[in-house]
Amino acid sequence: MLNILGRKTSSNVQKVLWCCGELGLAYEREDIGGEFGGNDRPDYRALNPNGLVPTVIDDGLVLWESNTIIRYLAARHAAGTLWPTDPRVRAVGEKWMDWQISVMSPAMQPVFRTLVRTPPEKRDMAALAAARASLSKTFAMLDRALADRAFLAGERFTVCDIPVGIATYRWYTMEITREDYPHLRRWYDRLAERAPFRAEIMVGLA
Ligand SMILES: N[C@@H](CCC(=O)N[C@@H](CS)C(=O)NCC(=O)O)C(=O)O
Repeated sequence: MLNILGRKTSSNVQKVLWCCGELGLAYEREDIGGEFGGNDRPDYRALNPNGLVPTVIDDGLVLWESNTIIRYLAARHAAGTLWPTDPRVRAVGEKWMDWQISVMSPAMQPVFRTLVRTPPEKRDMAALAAARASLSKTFAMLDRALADRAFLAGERFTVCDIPVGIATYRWYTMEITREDYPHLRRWYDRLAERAPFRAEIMVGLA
């Protein structure tokens, strides 16, 4: 049995839940982190010394780093479909997974934390405007990348669409001004046709 440790409101946990939904994998999940705590417990730190979520245990294999987890699950259970086996196709898609962690996530965090996790009276609106403009530039990049392809790795949905797909749900759901990004919108609407995306990701922001 696959065990997932982490609260459902974490975007990084949501990557794993969406991936499991795509793969039809059964799992047990425990609420850890955020309001639930538990991520400072010695037994949790022994599994994941970062004290962050998610952590998964799959047949005795302990893994953390959400993008590594979904790469592993897709490679184990969906080689040739969710996990492209052509290295040139996969690298094109995986580039956007690494970019989500290194570029998009740092741009998303100040906007998300201000609008979703900070009471209105405590929000720094000038900082929010600047952060939103920076975030929008990352979506402009994504929009350009999607101009000539249906999905990030090519013509088929793959695990590579998951990390930025969750960020894009946040972009379209937060109360912000949004530029018109037609290729991004077309791709996002295709994601929204997928039952696991609707069940695990399109559930509101908290
Ligand atoms: N690079 C890590 C980042 C993990 C991370 O930052 N997780 C956040 C939630 S999205 C966390 O554990 N925050 C502390 C908490 O939830 O208590 C990954 O992708 O798994």
